[in-house]
Amino acid sequence: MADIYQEAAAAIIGSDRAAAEEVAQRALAAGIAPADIMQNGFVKGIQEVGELFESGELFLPELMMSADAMAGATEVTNAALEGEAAAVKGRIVMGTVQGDVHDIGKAIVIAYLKANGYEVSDLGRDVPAAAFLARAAEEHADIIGMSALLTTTMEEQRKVVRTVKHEGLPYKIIVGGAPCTQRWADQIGADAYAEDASDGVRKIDALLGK
Ligand code: B1M
Repeated sequence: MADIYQEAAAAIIGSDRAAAEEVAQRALAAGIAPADIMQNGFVKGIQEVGELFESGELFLPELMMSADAMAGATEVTNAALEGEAAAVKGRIVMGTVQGDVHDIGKAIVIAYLKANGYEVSDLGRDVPAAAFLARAAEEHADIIGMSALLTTTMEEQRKVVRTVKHEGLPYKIIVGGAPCTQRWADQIGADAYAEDASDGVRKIDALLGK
């Protein structure tokens, strides 16, 4: 088991999308849960890539290729989650905030939410505050979810929270992404913070009393 996790991490560190997809398929065929191969293998790999980038041992083109390998692995594991849902538990509008193009984590969170009975409108990445609010109104959403991966963009989350609270809009707000914490969520007045995809499902279930 440990070997396949290492292979998964190595495919991401080696920026090899074909290998990442192949390892993901092999892991699923061996009965490993999508969350397990993702968390214990691919995510470990992309974290290592982040550290190498930060220490100057990897450069942006390599980071981008590793991100592409990660996207390939995510597509395979997310596809395996499809069709697991039962009845619709609530409506969620989710995106990555303005100025931020990191969307791999968001895609995983969305796949988990769909597999757990939520309807999710994916606004994509680089989403302005006004677009979250407009789509939430259109969709009669229960929840607005915002992902931010940069310390410079997490401030965008505050804009949406402020408008929702100020105007008394009927949405609960959940935030996530590497620089976010429970403390940050409390500071900006968000209703919940989630550390990862399964925590996201748990927190949204709790917010909606499911
Ligand atoms: Co960038 N990047 N990046 N990057 N990148 C980070 C975030 C960084 C920490 C790397 C580093 O220096 N160590 C650093 C940020 C530093 C900071 O802000 N303090 C950084 C930087 C600096 C940059 C650029 C500025 C680099 C440059 O251009 N010089 C640039 C910014 C571009 C922009 O957004 N404007 C940039 C670009 C990129 C790529 C495009 C190459 C690529 C993203 C591709 C893509 O997403 N399509 C990329 C990548 C891949 C990373 C790292 C290596 C990995 C991110 C990732 O996918 N993680 C990242 C380092 C790191 O995070 N360790 C880094 C895997 C993913 C599964 O985890 O996204 O955390 P994560 O999502 C988790 C949880 O956080 C949570 O659940 C997910 C699943 O478990 N979660 C939520 C996330 N959103 C949630 C929402 C929720 C609930 C839970 O509810 C709403």
